[in-house]
Amino acid sequence: MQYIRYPEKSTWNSILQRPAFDTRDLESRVAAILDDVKANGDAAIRKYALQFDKAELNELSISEAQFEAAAAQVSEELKAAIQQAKSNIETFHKRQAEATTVVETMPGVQCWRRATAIEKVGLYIPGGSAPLFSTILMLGIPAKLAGCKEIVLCSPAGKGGIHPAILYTAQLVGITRVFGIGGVQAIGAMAYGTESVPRVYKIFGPGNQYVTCAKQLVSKAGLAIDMPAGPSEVAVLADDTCVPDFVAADLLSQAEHGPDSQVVLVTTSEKVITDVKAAVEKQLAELPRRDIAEKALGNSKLLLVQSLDEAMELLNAYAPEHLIVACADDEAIADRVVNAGSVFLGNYSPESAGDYASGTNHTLPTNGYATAYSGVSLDSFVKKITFQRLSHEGLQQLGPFIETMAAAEGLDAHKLAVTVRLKAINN
Ligand code: HSO
Ligand code: ZN
Repeated sequence: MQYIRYPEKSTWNSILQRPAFDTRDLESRVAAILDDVKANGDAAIRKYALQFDKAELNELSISEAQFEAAAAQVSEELKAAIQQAKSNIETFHKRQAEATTVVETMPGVQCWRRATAIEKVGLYIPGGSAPLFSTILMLGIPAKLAGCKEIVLCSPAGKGGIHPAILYTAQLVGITRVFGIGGVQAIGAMAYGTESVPRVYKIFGPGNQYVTCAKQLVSKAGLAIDMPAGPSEVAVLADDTCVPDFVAADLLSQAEHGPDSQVVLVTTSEKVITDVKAAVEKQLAELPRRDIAEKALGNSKLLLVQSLDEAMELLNAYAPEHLIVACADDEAIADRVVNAGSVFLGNYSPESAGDYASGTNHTLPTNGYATAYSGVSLDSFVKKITFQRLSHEGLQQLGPFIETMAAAEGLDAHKLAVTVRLKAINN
């Protein structure tokens, strides 16, 4: 990790730059695969599975028997943990539902807004080195609570098939159909539909650069996506009350996600830096994913700053996906957070709690998108339709104003739509 003492404000941008992630040179290759899936459906999917994963796919859809076999392979201990996480995530997301309220903006003019589930959504769960079944909880639960009718899930079957915990979790949360398809092909299949895979209206979920690029391309063509996803990141703000071993474990838990993950420690205390650095080295030596974490730590920073004010300004500029506040004054600091995906307060709130089981969602804005985006929530699975009804009285009151505005915009038909009605009311 790079130790930087009292960086000048003018250097913040370059210090906190995310690992480069440029999809432009991938675009033509990804677009070609998407086009092929659009034109040739399942046959193209099988071709690319063979080419990229050396996997011969027969049936793309996961069968009842495969779900049963998977469930039998998941330990009771893991099932209990997944069920507790499911219950907490459900409890938290259920409360995000908004009641429909009719608002009378002036007498006889009623307006209201109704949240309506997106009918068909697609979830992508990468294969890769860690089987992220927790992401199925984070996407499948709000999709179900929102009332999405069709929830399709794609995950690469590869040679060994889909990880049993992925299939178990998918069935537990009520995913409608699961397909053993990965990569760009999976995004294409859900975006356009094939003989086997139904077309969806919005695609969610993490993925590598190819998958992310594919999501961006289909979104340009009009399909909705959750958000532009980049490598995972965490920033920790710590003072002398922090426990260096805890902070180190938090930094490493994000670093082990991938070589391009980014972790940042910000503090006003030199002692915190020295102690956390030592703890990271000690813990790293024991980690099975040491190689990955080490690479991520290579582009990570330990930042010593002059004051809490400066720390907050820097962190809000960075807009981390996760922010851990290991400080005595965590509540007051929380109020000063403007840009972050999800915030963890105090010494006993590890990021892992939110990653798995506390109830909040772990699909969060990376890459500085926390300046303007929120993480996934129930809202991500609904769209809001507005309704209105005007009574005679309502139109009589409001109509003249509409007529004036329509005339001023030179849109006479708009004006007429009011005038003819007012005449009818007055006759
Ligand atoms: N930290 C990841 C989520 C995750 N962690 C899944 C473990 N499993 C991105 O927020
Ligand atoms: Zn994580």
